[in-house]
Order: sequence, then structure tokens, then C-alpha cells
Amino acid sequence: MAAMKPITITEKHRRPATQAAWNTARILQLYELPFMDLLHQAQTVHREHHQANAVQLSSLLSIKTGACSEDCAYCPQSAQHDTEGKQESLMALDAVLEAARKAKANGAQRFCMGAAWRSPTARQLDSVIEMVGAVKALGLETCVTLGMLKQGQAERLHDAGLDYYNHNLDTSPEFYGNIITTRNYQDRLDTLERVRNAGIHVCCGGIVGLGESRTDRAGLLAQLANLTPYPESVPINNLVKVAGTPLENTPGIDPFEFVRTIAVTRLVMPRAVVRLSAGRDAMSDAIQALCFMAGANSIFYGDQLLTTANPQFSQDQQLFDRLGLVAAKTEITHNTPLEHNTQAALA
Ligand code: SAM
Ligand code: DTB
Ligand code: SF4
Repeated sequence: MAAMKPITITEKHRRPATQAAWNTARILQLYELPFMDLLHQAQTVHREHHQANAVQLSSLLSIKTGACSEDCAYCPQSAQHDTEGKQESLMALDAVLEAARKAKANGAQRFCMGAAWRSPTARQLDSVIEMVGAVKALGLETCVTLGMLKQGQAERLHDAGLDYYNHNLDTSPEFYGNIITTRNYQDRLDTLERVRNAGIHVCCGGIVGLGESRTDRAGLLAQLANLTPYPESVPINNLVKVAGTPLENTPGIDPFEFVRTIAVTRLVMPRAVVRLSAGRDAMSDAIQALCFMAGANSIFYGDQLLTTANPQFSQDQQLFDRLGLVAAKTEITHNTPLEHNTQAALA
């Protein structure tokens, strides 16, 4: 076997001084670091910006399930795939509140409500706005993910007191067309801009294991890191393979590659809360622990994601105990120009 050439971590692996300077090639250099060096660097940067050993807990509820007009190849809720998932109309307020109370009693800090829509109508938005107000009144942070937003809709959600809007870029611009054809990358960027301009915190990340290359994963992270400012919350989903979706037989990514993706996310967006999102149910405790080491500091907490399984509450509680992790209330950190200077100083 050829001798392994040691790689020194140098300045070039850190964020360059200007805001929009991450590019795919530089991010690939991070991916290529020896695994232990990458994790060490990610955990070091993590501790410079976040409380160590603390993980934020968000619970998820599908308030409108299935029959979605979009063709996202990974998604069990698309009407264009032959999945066995259920189809339900928009939930009643009472049922949403019951789920929110349960999530709060189990320790969740944020309650995320997801709807399988391309984009909400004005009437649908009225109902969601009512839910946001009522969930907030329980003392929970609120997040919704409703698809694309039209002009004025983000402002209405902001005025209702919404804390976060989740809308993912999902993958690189180059790979995107292999996964979704019913809306394009720019549509997603437009929604994100509306959310940002309305003063709502942005929750935006992606999904890996779609058959994309490492270059695509780096390309996604470059897009996210170069948003000005980058998202406050970055969910990284590992594909949950659902029978009947076009991706049901896609080979999964190497778990260490997944951990690398979390670490690189932490390095390119130091202040973001990085959520180890879908895919935990199929992940070993050891890989999840490595993800926390790599800088993940949020999870979806509760037995169910939107339509697929998530680890049981009790299972997560045990994992936290075994790792000495504590549930943490995260503080929202705005990505102000001051922060960019701080990042530059770290470079
Ligand atoms: N319909 C809205 C939208 O697409 O923005 C909101 C819900 S959608 C389910 C939110 C995100 O969930 C997607 O962008 C994708 O990243 C993730 N997701 C969906 N299906 C998934 C799966 N099978 N495995 C992992 N993540 C998934
Ligand atoms: C996100 O990035 N992941 C969550 C949330 N945002 C809405 C959704 C995961 C869905 C996994 C497949 C399912 O349960 O239907
Ligand atoms: Fe619809 Fe969202 Fe699923 Fe795409 S990811 S099919 S938009 S629910």
C-alpha cells in the first residue's frame, strides 16, 4: 500500500475573508481532509459558536398529508409516485394543538408543521396562520413548511408570529433536475428571499443519498453558505427510502460520508444550528454520536417525521444519557455583518 501523505490543516481550509467566497472546489477540500482532522476541526469550530453537548429538539407534524402535485423523487407524498402513504386533508386546529401539547410535554422547544403543498392558497394560509398563533400561545417556537410562498404570504406568516420557515434547496443546482422537474432552483431561492425579507428565520438545508456525487453535496453546501446571510437552521436529511418512490432502490451513502457532510456543514456555516434530520431511524447510535461530534446540534424529536418513522422518544432519551448530551434551548443568532467579520477573523 502506498504511504499515506499527511495533510496539514492550513488556512485554505478555513472560510475565506469575504462573505460569498465559498465555492464547490474549496468545500471539496474540506471533504477530502482525513476524517479525524475534519471532525476535530468541526468540533473546534462548533465549540467556538455553540454550547458543547447541547442539542436542540424540534418536533414535526404533518398537518396535510399526501396527494402533492410536485414530483420530488424522494418524497412519499407526491401524487406522481405509487406509494402506500395515506392522504389526509388539512388537520383541524384542535388535533394540531393536541400534538403540540404532547411535543411540549416531551421536551420539544420547537413545533414544525409540514404540508404537502406546492404552494398554499390564501384560504389554506389563513388556517395555518391560526395554527401558528395557537401553537405559539402554548409557549413553543413555531416553524412551518408549506412549499413555495407567493408575494405577501411570508409577511402574513411573520405578522402571525412565525419563527421559522423551512424550505430546502435539497441538492446542487446541477443535480436538481434529476430529482424535481415541477419547480426549479430559482423558485426555491425566490421563496427563501421572501422569507428572509419578511423577517422570518430561514430553515434551509438539503437531502443526501439521492444518487448525487460528493461534488453535488459540496455544491449544495456552497449554495447554502453563500446565501446572505446563511440560514439560521440547516437540516441535513439522509434519504428515507420509501417503497414506490423512484429512489426506493438507490444505494445509500457511506455513513462516514454522511458524517463528513455534517462536519463540512458546520465548518461553512459556523453559527447555524445544524439539524441531523431525516434518516436517524436507520442510523446506528455510533454514527449519530459521530454526527454530534461533527457539529450537529438539533434533531427531530418524536416517533414520527412527516410520514415515516423517527426514533422513539425513549430511545433518544437513552442515547442522550449515554452520550451526556442535554436538550438545549438554542438562541437565535442573526447573521449580522459583525458575524461575517468574526468569521473572517477565524479564517
Ligand atoms: N412540501 C413542502 C416542500 O417541499 O417544501 C414541505 C415538506 S417537504 C416533505 C420538506 C423536505 O423534506 C424536503 O425538501 C426534503 O428535503 C425532505 N424529505 C422529503 N422526503 C424525504 C425522504 N424520503 N427522506 C429524507 N428527507 C425527505
Ligand atoms: C426537513 O428538512 N426534513 C423534514 C422537515 N424538513 C419538514 C421532513 C423529513 C421528511 C421525511 C420523510 C417523511 O417522513 O415523509
Ligand atoms: Fe410535495 Fe414537498 Fe413532497 Fe415535494 S417534498 S412532493 S413539494 S410534499
